[in-house]
Amino acid sequence: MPEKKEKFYLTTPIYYTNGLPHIGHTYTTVVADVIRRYKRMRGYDVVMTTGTDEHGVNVERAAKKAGVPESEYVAKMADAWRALWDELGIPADEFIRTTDLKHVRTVQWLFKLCRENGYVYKGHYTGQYCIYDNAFVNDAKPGDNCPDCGRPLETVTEENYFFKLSSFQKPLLDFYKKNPEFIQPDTRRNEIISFVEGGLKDLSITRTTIRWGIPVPGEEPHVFYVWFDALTAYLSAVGGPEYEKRGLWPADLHLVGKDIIRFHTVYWPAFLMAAMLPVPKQVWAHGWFLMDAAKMSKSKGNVVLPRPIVNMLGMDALRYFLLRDVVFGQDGNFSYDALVTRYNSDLANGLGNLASRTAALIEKNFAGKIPKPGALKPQDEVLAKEAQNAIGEVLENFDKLSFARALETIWTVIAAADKYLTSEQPWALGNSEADQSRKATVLWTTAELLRIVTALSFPVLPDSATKVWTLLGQSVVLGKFELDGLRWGQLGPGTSLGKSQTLFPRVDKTEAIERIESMANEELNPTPAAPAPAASAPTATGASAAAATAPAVSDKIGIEDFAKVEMRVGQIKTAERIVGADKLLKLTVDIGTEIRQICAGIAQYYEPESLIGRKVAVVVNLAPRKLRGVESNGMIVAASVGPEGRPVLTAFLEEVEVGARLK
Ligand code: ME8
Repeated sequence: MPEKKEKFYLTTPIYYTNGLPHIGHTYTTVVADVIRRYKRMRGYDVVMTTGTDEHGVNVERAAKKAGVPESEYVAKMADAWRALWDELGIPADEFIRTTDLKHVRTVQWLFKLCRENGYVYKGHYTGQYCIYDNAFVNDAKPGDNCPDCGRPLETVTEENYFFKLSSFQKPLLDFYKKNPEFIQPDTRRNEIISFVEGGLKDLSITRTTIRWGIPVPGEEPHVFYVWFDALTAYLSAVGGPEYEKRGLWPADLHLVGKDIIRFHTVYWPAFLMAAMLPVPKQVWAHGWFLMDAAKMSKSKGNVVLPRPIVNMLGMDALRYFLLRDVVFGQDGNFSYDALVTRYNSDLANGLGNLASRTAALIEKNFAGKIPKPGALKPQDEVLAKEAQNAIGEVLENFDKLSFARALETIWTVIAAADKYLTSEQPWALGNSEADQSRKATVLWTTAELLRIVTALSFPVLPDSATKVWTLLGQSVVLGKFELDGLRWGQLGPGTSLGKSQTLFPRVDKTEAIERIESMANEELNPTPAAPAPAASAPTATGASAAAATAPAVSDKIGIEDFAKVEMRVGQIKTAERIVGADKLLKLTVDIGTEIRQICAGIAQYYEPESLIGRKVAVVVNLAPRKLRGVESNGMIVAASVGPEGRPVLTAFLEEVEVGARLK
């Protein structure tokens, strides 16, 4: 019988639905995904939950502003959050919405348990409340501003149900003492311990002024207040009242930002203790990503979006940067400059270059098969030792969630391999038996090192590590590879190299930043775009979208409508691929009166060189727009063929003058 895997249940916060994810949210979710992949490679059965926090006054207001019912508003937002996580390759195993019925039942059940155990009573509460952060601000006076977001607080008095948090001062302090790992990092633990030592006030857990919330059964109009509602989502996601059946509770790790550590390490364990339910094993609070030294937040509008970065540099680049540039637990400044610099130096010139160099040399010298190493020289052994030692060090750092350290160790080994190749110069060796044998040793050593760093970097770079793994001819699925079995010396000579794929094309920093910013701008301030015909569509689906919106056959247009479209013969002068946009080509086209830059969604079907000099039909009076951050001033006409909408460019059978109008 196979041994049963140990479970590992981790969560991200359940994010508010009053905006879309920015880099801060992406950071927490990426970290959760890295831990999920890492733990799986260490043999755990891992489940990761994320979701959306959908109740409260903010949602009521946002829905009203949008003129739709709250339920419709949150459903749309939850879909958008889920879709973005899917698009970024970090989907949840469990996606919980606080409007899910199973969650509603769990919150009501938890309340019942707390009440039955004598920890809930009815009272009145007057306080200063921040409607933006959904929190009463202790010690604030009327007229004060919110210490978090700086906006005015509101005085609120109402009948509430209270939770006897004050009864949990001692149980919590005892719990922290017995479980020193519960709050991480240590600095946060000390903060929380002093806070609890200072005394705990009872906590109001229901509202009567809010409509959009989970009803307290039999006590309407009371609805649950955000934190009693939101925190419970972690439990609802894995069984709620029937949590024992699923066997995942208590959570092994709640990942949160430092802004919400108190709720997770004081309120949440107290609620669970009151209900006599198991308490999570650990809460890890990371720092904030700052933009110009201020916390990035939806309400301040100083947000960095993930999608434009991913379009330009790829998801792995973003993941790498987020984990490499900031010590986990501390605050970090976000800058595009640092991001692109890291991308070029560590990914394009580092891992990418080592992989392509090694593969090219093996291809050339050993017909694409991993060579058999000959006698070892001291420098080979030094490198082998360095790589072998790195394995233990990297695993230890991943275990401590010291991601920056783990990556630093991996990249030190990559740099050592680069240096080794440069000094051994296998390309300068001849064809004598001794030289061949030396070449084989050097290339096997480099390839083996590459295999090790690839396996170790998979949790952070799942796409690119998989590409390198395939390149090295490894057949085991990398995500299922057990890191415990990773040792120097396992690379089998004779293994055929696999397919080589683009890893990290170098980018020009200024251009890359400009394009990321321009894409972010497009996303934040979308302009209603006309349906995109095939050749200018950035995606293959653009063609079918155009077809779907085309007028029905009977909807004839008059000649005057057609005359509005100015189409001319253009001649393609230059054509190049666009980094980060697999389907687009950037063309310069002579349209008779001027040379235009036009993007066309034909990169998968036309080699750029084959287009130079070709005459095509161009729509010249289309408003300029940006595609993937690149300005496009006009549209190349193409037929859209087959179910995939393969673009086929127009051609003229007779000689035509550049600039001639198509009528
Ligand atoms: O607080 N830097 O949701 P939220 C780093 N619904 N991380 C950041 C960040 C930044 N600038 N901004 C946000 C809520 N985050 C509640 C949680 S849980 C039961 C309920 C991340 O949408 C970080 O993880 O405001 C932070 O804790 C979380 O997003 C807050 O997300």
